[in-house]
Amino acid sequence: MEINHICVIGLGYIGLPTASMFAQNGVRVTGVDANPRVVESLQQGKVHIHEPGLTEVVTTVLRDGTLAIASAPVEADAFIIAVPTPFYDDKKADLSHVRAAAESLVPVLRRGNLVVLESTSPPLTTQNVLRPILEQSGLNAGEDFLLAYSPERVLPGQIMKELVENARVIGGINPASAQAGKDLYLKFVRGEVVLTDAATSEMVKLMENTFRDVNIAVANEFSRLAERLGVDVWEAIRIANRHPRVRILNPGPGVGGHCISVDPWFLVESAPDITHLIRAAREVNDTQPEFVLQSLKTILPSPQGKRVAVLGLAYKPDVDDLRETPSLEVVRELVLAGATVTAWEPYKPDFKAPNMKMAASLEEAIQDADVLLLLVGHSQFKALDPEVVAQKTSARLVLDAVNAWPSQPWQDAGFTLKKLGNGKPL
Ligand code: SAJ
Repeated sequence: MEINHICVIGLGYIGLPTASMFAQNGVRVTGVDANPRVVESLQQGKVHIHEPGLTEVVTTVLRDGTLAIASAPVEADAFIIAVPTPFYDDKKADLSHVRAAAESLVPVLRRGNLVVLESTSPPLTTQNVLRPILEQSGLNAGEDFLLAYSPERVLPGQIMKELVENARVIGGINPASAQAGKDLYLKFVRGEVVLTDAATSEMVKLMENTFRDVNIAVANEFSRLAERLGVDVWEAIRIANRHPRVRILNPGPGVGGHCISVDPWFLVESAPDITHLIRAAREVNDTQPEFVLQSLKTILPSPQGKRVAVLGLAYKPDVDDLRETPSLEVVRELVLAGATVTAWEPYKPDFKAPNMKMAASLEEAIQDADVLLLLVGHSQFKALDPEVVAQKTSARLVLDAVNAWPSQPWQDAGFTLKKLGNGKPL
């Protein structure tokens, strides 16, 4: 299929990198977003997302005109839908953005077009939700236009590299749709391109993130067991991982981000009666912030009235994304326990939450604290010198929830440092 002009609907963490990658590879792209602020800022050449390498590419393709920004779709050869699929309070998928994107395509859809959904979605969304909306155009999917699902699988922080290098799965509603999807993504993808049907590719995406969630859940449960049994979980994991077929992941304050903490629920929603393990894993990871508080109480038995400096609110190291972050749940637990929280998040210093104070610097966060609570292993936190920190804070207690700080230097600098999941006496 010949593709000269692509329209990408949704210019968020996936849509914008994808749109700019096509444009960088010589395809004319119109990027569309429903949020007027996003449209306006991109039209002025400002990139609203922090992702290494993204700003350079976006500003170049905007400047040379290969990427144009619009508030509604225009006619094109192919359309990519990359809008968010959040969930409601009852953990059911909210497909309103996918529906709205599909509806916006109806007036511009033409014979011979290809439509690809990239948004992570519950199984069968392409067939049962997207297809009927697009067919309101009077065109038949699979015959008049082609329709495929191709999940994004890139790791935030490495999106620009992984977009190109990762294997890409493309599931068509028929083989011709899958093949057209391959023609499209081969414009920039260098990894293997695997073709299948739409439902399989939807399932693949959800299985990948569920697999990771379940594996993190077991690591988190090990951390709770280790504290109960007087074992250091980090030492135990290090040793267990020397087994050739064992690769235990890292415990931590819980699982955040818009993917792994959401996607397993789409599988649970599709068949609640046969997804007990997946649900249990979600519940373990979602209650890990409570365990952080319990762990803190082993060095600070009564947090009531104490000043806690929380270091890191992002959902994982070296990103500015706070979506579903467990850190905010930890803060909630601390406040419920009567503590006063001052937080420092170098990637989002302007973030505001009513139950805590945001510091403008590390120094401000830690100076009057009773305890330091490290929740995210940002590189700049890992690089901190405990001797220097000791001069800047009155705190002498530290809980490291992500195993980022080596115990000995911190102890030598006068701190009592506990690691989440280490049940050995300090
Ligand atoms: N986490 C742990 N322990 C670990 C690893 C991660 O507690 O050992 C936590 C992180 O701190 C974070 C959460 O899990 O809160 C998720 O982080 P992540 O780095 O595992 O994954 P994401 O959400 O940034 O990206 C995932 C990736 N999926 C897989 O690795 C299977 C990525 O490839 C997907 O494209 C992305 O979800 C997505 O968009 O679905």
